[in-house]
Amino acid sequence: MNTTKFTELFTVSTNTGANASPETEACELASHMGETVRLHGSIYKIRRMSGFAFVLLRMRDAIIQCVYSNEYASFPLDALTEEACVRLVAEVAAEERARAGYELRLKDVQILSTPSEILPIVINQKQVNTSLENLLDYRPITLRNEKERAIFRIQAAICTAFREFLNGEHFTEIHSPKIAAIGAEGGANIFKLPYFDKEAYLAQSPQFYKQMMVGVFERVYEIAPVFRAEKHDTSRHLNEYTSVDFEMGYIESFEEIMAMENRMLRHCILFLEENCTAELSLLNCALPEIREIPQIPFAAAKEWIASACRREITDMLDFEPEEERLLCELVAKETGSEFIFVTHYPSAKRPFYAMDNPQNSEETLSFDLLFRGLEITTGGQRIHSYKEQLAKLRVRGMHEELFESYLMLHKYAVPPHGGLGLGLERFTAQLLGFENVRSATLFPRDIHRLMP
Ligand code: AMO
Repeated sequence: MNTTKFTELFTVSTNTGANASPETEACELASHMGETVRLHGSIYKIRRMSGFAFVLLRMRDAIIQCVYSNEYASFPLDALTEEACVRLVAEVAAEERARAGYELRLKDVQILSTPSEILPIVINQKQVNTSLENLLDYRPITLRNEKERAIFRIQAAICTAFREFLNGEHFTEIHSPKIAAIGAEGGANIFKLPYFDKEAYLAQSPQFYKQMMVGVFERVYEIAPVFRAEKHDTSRHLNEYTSVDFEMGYIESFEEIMAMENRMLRHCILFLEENCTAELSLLNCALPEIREIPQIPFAAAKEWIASACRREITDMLDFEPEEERLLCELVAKETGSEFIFVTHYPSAKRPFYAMDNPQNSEETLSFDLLFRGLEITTGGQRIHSYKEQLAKLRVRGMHEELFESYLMLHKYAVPPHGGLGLGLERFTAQLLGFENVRSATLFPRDIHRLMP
């Protein structure tokens, strides 16, 4: 390697002073035609041709094609290894045959870090051709694959879109504790943990805290992990997932929450269209069109599925996964919508904080949102009256003394309110057409998996 030239070229790159010339981003390259630029990234792939080589550089937000040739380069091609982290000097040269209209002619390199072993799995093909098991076992490296990282760039954009929308609607972002003295959602799927001389639980949801914060900010939201001790191994269940929650006060009906979610999802789809074009096309993803989302009461949905699909109803209180799938098929055929709000779930299946329908106490003012065959959201109106909340706790035989701090909310007056929780991984998986929610989870936690 020509070290004199190397030093000349790179002294400025480590200089953070006024003379430092900035490194070029992938998106800026086209505006530097004919110039020599400095850039950094990882060597994604080296394709040796006769007399030259294509070197793909994985940069922060794109994979860029560079050309290595003895004619321009001051270093041997063997200095480069796949996955090495490098700083490069290259000339941006017009080239009609290149897809971008230019090619990057490599001139010099500074190797920052090299892999100490050959990768155990090939990650630089169009997709990682292996089982989901392997894909997850080797997550720290398989996520470097172009398609894999596109999934999580889209997931990040979904969160940005939700935040942008909710901030615009005057919601305040909160961060509630994940270690709690009691579970909010009931049931057996709660993780216990020793907590000094007490027993504590991992939060199943931010339910109590988001409701308490309605009394403070009126409209709040949180995007954070929650924990469910699901013992079953399904394609829909994780033991830790990211819950997108919002809660809003002064509502007149639970339908306002559904309308807010409808608009939030619409904003999200537009945001993805504008900001994730490359990732969506890489993943071959057709975004759903969201207009008004149709709604159907739970009991009517059950009957419709039974009659249209000639199925016997075995569980009158909840849907079986197959019924959620069938209902979505029926709705899509009938209305063209890939989303359906199912409303008025039976009280017996909803948590103690759900408000019963004043016209029929057997059902709640609640809803689920199903998307392409899977429940992605649960929401509804909550009980705000102290008397009513105490009564429901007592009817259910729950120990009201355990809920003393939660009940301060009701005791000292909270407006009529409601909200929802959306599973981020489920939404991402459905959007991208995955069969397993794990494909849309960075580092999934399930009954068998605690690593990586
Ligand atoms: P619920 O328990 O229905 O409601 O959860 C809300 C949404 O979270 C997602 N979800 C899951 N995703 C992956 N793995 C799991 N084990 C899992 N469990 C749930 C689903 C589901 O629709 N407090 C209420 C929400 C509210 O009313 O505000 C709650 O947590 O997408």
